Amino acid sequence: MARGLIDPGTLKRIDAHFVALVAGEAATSEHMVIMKDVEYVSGDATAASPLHEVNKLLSFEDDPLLWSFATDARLLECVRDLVGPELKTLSTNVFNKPPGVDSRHPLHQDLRYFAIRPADGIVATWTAIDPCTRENGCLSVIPGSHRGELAEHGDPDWERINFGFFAAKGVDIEARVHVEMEPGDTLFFHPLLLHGSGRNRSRGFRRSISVHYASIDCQRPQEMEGQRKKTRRIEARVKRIPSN
Ligand SMILES: O=C(O)CCC(=O)C(=O)O
Repeated sequence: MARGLIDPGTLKRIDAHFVALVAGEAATSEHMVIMKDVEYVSGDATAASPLHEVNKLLSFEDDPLLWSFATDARLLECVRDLVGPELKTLSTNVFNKPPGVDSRHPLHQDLRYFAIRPADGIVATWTAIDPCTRENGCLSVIPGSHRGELAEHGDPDWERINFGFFAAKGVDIEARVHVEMEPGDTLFFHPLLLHGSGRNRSRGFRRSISVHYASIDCQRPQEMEGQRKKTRRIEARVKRIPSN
């Protein structure tokens, strides 16, 4: 964890732009997706505002302001220390956990979503925009799980689950540790680390911005060719990040 890595001014610009994108006051880029929470999609809840409906915004590679976050020198310096100098992005997300909905994210390993290897060449960054606490659904992780194997994933035993969210099977949930963070704190983690997040029981939003990077040397193994479809969207927008 790098405490206070990103300054308040940068976070404020990102947050204001996210809010403007959701409100339709800023133009969304071609590949960007704004995903609504399952409670609103299913009609089980009525949103207090358009912002309350949104679960996440993904694929912001073509949005200049959000992309400038992915290429921020402070992030890249840490990422390069972990996976090497030449990078590509794998996925980009702004997570919006509104008050008043379940919005739990089951414990999972991000490698489940990626069809490139080796896993040690991939790293997640997750930066708190708001204070992230147990009350508002901070990340929780299973320490040391990144030294294990990729677990089988499936649907959790929940009434509803957001699109594309999978739960790792056979996890000892009691071993999880809650990672409380202040705005600007950034967690860097391995794609095999089991992690997820809880409900937002507070009255405010819990937002964060996350980019997954991989070393340019990471490639799709031949035996994963059958998985092409799952990762096509992400890989179609892989960008090379020039060295400073
Ligand atoms: O932000 C969250 O609530 C969970 C994010 C997450 O699990 C992920 O980045 O894979």
